Amino acid sequence: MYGMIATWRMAFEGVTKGTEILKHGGHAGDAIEIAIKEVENFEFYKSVGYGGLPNEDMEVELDAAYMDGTTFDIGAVAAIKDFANPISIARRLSKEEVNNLLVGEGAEKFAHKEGFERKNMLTERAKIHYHNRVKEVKELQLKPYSGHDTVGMVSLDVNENMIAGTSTSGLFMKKKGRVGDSPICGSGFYVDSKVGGASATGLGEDLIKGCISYEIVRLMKEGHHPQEACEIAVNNLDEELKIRRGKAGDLSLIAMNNKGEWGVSTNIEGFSFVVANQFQEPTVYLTKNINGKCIHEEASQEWLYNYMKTRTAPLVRK
Ligand code: SD4
Repeated sequence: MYGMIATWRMAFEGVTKGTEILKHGGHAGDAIEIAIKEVENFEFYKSVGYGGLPNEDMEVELDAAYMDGTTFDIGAVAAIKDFANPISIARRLSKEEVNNLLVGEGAEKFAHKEGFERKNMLTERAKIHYHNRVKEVKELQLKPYSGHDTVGMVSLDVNENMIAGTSTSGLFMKKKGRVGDSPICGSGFYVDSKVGGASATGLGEDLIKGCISYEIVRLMKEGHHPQEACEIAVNNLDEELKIRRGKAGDLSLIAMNNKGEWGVSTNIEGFSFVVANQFQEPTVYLTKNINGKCIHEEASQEWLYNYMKTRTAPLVRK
């Protein structure tokens, strides 16, 4: 069996490429890397890689991670600037004996030495978003920190290797140096080839509080189906946060076990995700949480059309 699951519609083209690798007996790590690079390279996705929205100093700082569920190799970068493909740097770091999670300048120095492609990741479009947001925040007293869509993926290959990967520009308008859940093992991602893997998107500060990706894998190890595991973990964390803190941030999780069965749960409206396996071509779904149960519906052609139209629509500076 092979399979892939990923957060958000934006992963569709990447999952399509990754699945081709898996179909031909390729490694789950190659599938994830090619899939995430595809998302990083597409300038109209404003929360991952090139075109990602900047921090409050108008700098694009990126987080990414790679975990091998067979060897437990983990590599991650946080708050890295000016490199095209943070996922590839994270994968490279996962092969090191130590120094597996590097931040900021240290991560950049490593990437430079290893010959990774340097790139100015701040696009003209992202600058317009930044200037508009600064204006809106002033005029409408809005919170600056909205707009976030991390790409998180889990892949399974025919040799039963499982990999998890993440890549994100984090929260729009975050403080310089802020690190979210995405490069943090157990929170933004976790995978064990003997069980399955999970990955998160949403408010990093809250996702971290539940070590939620690890929690889902733990529940799968106890025998829960990925769908049940995702629902239990998301509902519990959402509830605990509301009890203890009066509110819960966005929590959306995807998971797949080592049989290619999958699950998704969210506490928001309109979470989209992409799944493919041996029996199913890459498909975009939308999910809704109704009283703790998530109902998945295949995205309509109209929804898919409007998605790309709004992402690529011309943007004017206010
Ligand atoms: C973060 N979890 O940095 C990321 C942002 C994100 O969907 O997922 N967004 O907190």
